[in-house]
Amino acid sequence: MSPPKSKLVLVLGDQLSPSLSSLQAADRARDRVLMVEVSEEATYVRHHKKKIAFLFSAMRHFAEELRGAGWTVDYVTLDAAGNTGSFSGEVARAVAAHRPERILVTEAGEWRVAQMIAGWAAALGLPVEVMPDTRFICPLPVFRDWAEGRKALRMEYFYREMRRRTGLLMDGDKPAGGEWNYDAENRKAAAPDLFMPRPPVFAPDTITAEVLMLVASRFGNHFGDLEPFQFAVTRPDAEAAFAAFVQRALPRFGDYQDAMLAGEPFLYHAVIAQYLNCGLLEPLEVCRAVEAEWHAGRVPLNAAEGFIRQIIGWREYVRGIYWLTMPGYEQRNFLEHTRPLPEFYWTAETDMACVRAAVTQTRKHAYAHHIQRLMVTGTFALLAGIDPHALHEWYLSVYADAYEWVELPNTVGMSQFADGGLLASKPYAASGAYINRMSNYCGTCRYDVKQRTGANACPFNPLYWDFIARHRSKIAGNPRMAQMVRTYDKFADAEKARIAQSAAAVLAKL
Ligand code: FAD
Ligand code: DLZ
Ligand code: SF4
Repeated sequence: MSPPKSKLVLVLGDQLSPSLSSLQAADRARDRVLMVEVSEEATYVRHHKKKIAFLFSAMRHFAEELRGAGWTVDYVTLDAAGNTGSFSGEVARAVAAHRPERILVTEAGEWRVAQMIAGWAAALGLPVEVMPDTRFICPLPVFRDWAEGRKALRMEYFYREMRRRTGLLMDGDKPAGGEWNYDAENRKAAAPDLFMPRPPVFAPDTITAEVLMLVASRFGNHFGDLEPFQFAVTRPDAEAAFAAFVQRALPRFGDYQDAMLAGEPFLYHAVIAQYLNCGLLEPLEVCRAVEAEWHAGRVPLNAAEGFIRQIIGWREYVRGIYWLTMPGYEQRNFLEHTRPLPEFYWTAETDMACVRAAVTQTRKHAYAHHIQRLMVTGTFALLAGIDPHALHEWYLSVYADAYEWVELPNTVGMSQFADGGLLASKPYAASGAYINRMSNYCGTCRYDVKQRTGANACPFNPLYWDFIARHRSKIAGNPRMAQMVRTYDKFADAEKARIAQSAAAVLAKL
């Protein structure tokens, strides 16, 4: 039994930060922290084995960190006797055992969990205090105010507000270097002979080894390779991984942000989203560190700006969109796509070299970089008319960094245009020419990227023109699509028929 009037502080799996608002509001001498591994969270989508192992190990290490700092932590492992398998069940059990005066929790990252928490006060008969998640730079009410009354919620304008709010890369009230965005310098394709930094690898300690055994036995039939397991699972190791990125890859981050290369799953990317999203790294801290590198003259402005934009721009913006549109956003389907997800999204068994590479490395590392997610697996699904909800569940389950608040807007909005253009100004539809320009996949592919139709044509090509034809009434009014619609309209009828036939043949094989 706890001392009278003590609080129960529930720390969720993506809240592994000492700066967490609920911990800041609690008293380590009197209050009790509760952390729980529950099967419901591992299976509401069937997460990649490596993702579950990463999070359970990071949670166990965080519990040790808190104990070391003087907190009393009740940590319920997945295989603990009596584990009820859900957040609600475990909180009810803890309330019955310790009779706290109230529950304290930092707001959940996912609407689904927020709904659960909203029911606890009535169900358990005690106050539940939900505190804002101050690790994000833009408080949700500030995002709502920004969004209110705007016709289009474009990231670029939101990002400028965040630059002003944080002072990052600002020269008084002007952007450093005179431009807000240096993306025009960031579209280089990577050459295979460039030196490719690799993220550092961290050998499993005894805590991780135990978790690996648990995950193998309980979730052995989930997608993905469990081992080798190489992620950082503690704050110092996540900081070391970030420091290695800053030193080795950041200077070229901007230049090669959109590049893809066979056999190079990471290129110049940071591979830190899994750490940021569970709280091992803090967004503002990593941005300040990158800004300092630019001030010190060690990285060019286009790299520093590009990186900072992803974090204080895109990351904060998609979170704002998520909470603005939920519930309901997960059901959006503007293009009315209903085709089931092809089996090769799980097996990688496809002749398309680009898709095979993206799925293979996803299975191995629980990671693919942004352009693979957006322009390979994402664009293929868009062109093939895959049900956006099925695709959303795939992205949510297969990446170590995936949480609904960040994954859903990226999938439904950015990648599938299923929100009709709330988030993206045009659908990310592209033929094989884009992948050919930004990667070396096509050279080894069984398909010919130059052919528009026929049995050997790159499947992206007929599907692309068929997409334009199928959706012309929904996209012709979009100024950024109008040119492609006009190009399609100029094709001879026989070519249009060949496109329809080739697209149908590709779809029939899915
Ligand atoms: P880098 O390329 O090195 O970028 C640095 C950081 O910027 C990332 O760690 C991330 O925190 C942030 N960032 C970059 N792009 C975005 C973006 N579009 N939205 C939000 N943050 C961004 N990101 C997730 O964190 N979780 C997801 O579940 C997720 N799902 C996605 C699904 C689709 C369909 C698409 C197109 C993108 C998705 N992203 C998601 C965004 C992006 O692909 C990943 O953040 C990035 O690939 C993570 O790898 P990295 O750390 O090497 O990122
Ligand atoms: C993703 C995940 C998994 C696999 N397991 C747990 C868990 O056992 N305990 C926990 O506290 N959180 C877990 N999570 C994260 C949650 O599903 C969820 O994404 C966050 O709590 C955000 O609301
Ligand atoms: Fe992908 Fe088409 Fe290139 Fe093959 S030819 S790698 S399917 S873009």
